[in-house]
Amino acid sequence: MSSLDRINRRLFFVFGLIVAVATTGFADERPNILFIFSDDHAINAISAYEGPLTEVAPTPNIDRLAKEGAVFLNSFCGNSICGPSRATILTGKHSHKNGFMRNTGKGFDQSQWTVAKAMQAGGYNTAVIGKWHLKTTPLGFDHWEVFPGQGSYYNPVFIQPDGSTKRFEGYATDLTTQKAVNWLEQRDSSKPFFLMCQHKAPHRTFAPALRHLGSFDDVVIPEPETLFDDYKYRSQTLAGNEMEIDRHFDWAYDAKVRKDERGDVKLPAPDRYGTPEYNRMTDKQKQVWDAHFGPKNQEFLDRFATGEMTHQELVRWKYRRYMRNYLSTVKAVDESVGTLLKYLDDHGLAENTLVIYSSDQGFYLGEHGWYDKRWMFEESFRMPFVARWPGVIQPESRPSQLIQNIDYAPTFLEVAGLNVPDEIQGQSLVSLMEGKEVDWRDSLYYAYYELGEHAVPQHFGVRTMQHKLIHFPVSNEWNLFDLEADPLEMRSVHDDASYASLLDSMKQEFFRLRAHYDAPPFPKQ
Ligand code: SGN
Ligand code: CA
Repeated sequence: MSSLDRINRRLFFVFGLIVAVATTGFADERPNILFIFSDDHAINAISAYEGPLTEVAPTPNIDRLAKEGAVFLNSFCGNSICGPSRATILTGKHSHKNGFMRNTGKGFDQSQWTVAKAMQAGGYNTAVIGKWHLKTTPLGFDHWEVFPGQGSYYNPVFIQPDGSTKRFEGYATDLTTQKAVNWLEQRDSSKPFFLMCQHKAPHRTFAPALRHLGSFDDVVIPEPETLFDDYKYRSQTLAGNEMEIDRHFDWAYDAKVRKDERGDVKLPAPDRYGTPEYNRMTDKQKQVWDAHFGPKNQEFLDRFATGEMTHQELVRWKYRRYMRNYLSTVKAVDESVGTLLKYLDDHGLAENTLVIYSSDQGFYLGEHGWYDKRWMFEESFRMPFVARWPGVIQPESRPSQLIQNIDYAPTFLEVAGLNVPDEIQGQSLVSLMEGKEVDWRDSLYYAYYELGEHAVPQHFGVRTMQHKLIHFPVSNEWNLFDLEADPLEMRSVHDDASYASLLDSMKQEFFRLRAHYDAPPFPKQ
């Protein structure tokens, strides 16, 4: 080696050292945020919430998060529907402020402030993968790969960052997880990351990974007490709903009994939507599906054809079919949580990452006879929120404050040490995560604006720890629920004299919140 070479080598070494010191010296050690999000996952189907299905349908990986972190026991959305919940998460504002009030209509206005843009500008490496459902192209993400619209379960298409679309063979939940892991592998590790891994599952049509078909076949699934709700003693609008397992659960689409399997057996309506997910499958996938459903469907059709099944038996059969598919669909979501936690463990990231599991709203698992969401009743108003952040959140903590999806954006910002703009309507959850005694809100505002899908009317309300008031402008009704005396919300006490002063104070609170959040007048009916 010549002396010049030696000098060069030494110079290179010194230069390398300077670079190394500079990068470690200034390494950005702010916490990472892994936001694992699903679609329509009710807390009643998460065993950490210790609901009615905990015994029969455990979610061990979400439960691991819960054990190592916090289960927020009273977590809610502001508008129980997909796009609006997501827009609220991105903006920290209620629907009327971010403009995305319903799924229909024009897309999310990307010119406004979003937490993704703020995190990106604030030095985070940002990505969103999976379900987006805001119509306009994601902004504020260094990387994104999302489903068009609702996306598909089997062999789904993803929109690529260059705008082209590409079909991937496999199952949506697994592919979303894999893409999230791939991004973590390739990310810019000089920066902390903010990753939104957003599943399509377990949204309708509740289509499980093929490996999970049959997972609940031998399990007795308990029925909700309100499966045969008669919709009395509450708003007259309830009876007009179109989301009942009894009257609206589609035979091929939801119950998975295809027309070509039925021979001469005539099933009662409805039977409108066909089998788009089955049609997407490869022949091999169809074989697995048919091997599972075929014999069960034949057995059911034979029984139905005897004419001996009562109406209630038929509803119960559909309920079981629904739950088996829904819970099987959840299984892959839970596995996704496990895969992502393992990735953090294996790469030394677990300690410095806030992991959140949540879903865009809750869902009816037969309560009130329903599937779907939208109503301000508990099952769809509630959002799961389970979070782990070693060193900040005490293991097995169970905060009970009323939190809402307007709180997510300010939480992300505080974790990242970034400024929370004044216009944000939510409040950071970090102090609750730390277990501090803080002054916290004691009521939540709710507003649902869709124009009649599943025949759910627009409605608005307020919930405190113990009471809930709902206003239905279309019928000019007020419903008041005492959640302690009537946790299943089967009887409104708005016209009960002993609740008159409570009704008054709840109305005052409702109008106070509307003023506080600067809510617009009720839409004209
Ligand atoms: C679709 C579903 C509805 C569901 C909405 C909204 N019908 O329209 O059952 O309520 O999405 O869901 S389906 O025929 O497409 O399954 S959301 O989660 O995206 O808001
Ligand atoms: Ca949803």
